[in-house]
Amino acid sequence: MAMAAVRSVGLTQVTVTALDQKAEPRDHLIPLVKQTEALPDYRIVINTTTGRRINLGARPNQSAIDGLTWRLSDPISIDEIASIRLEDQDKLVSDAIVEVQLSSEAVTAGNYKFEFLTERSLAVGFQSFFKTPVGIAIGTAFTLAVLLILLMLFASLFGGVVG
Ligand SMILES: [Ca+2]
Ligand SMILES: [Ca+2]
Repeated sequence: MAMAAVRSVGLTQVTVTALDQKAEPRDHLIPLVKQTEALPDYRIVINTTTGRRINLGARPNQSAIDGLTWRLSDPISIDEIASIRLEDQDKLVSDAIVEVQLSSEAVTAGNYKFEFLTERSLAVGFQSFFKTPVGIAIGTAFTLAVLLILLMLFASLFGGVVG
């Protein structure tokens, strides 16, 4: 029961596939010049329920027609994810392309298909558990207990020296 509460589901992978290559953004439309650089520079940004923005990084100059995958070395608890945004990174202002909600099924938005992989993770569970009121209370109680033990230890050492 306690373990079930602690284990929780985290997002571990996002795959984005463009449906139509012609509809992908380009940095410029000049033919024959810097065709590689003209390719889109996709990046994924996760918006959390607490208003944080987690940038999963950019894939410079790559089409998403064969699918681009972002793996999360640190899974994010699915309870904390408000939305997932696909952007085209640019030097000055990065353009938001589409924003979707996390789903166990593939999600299609505009010219893109999103697929998500989630995993039950103990680490994610611990992180989100210690953000709950019960978790915070346990965390605080544990900290206080450790402090008390240290205090008693010091007191006995000090007492021993004096006595
Ligand atoms: Ca580019
Ligand atoms: Ca760009």
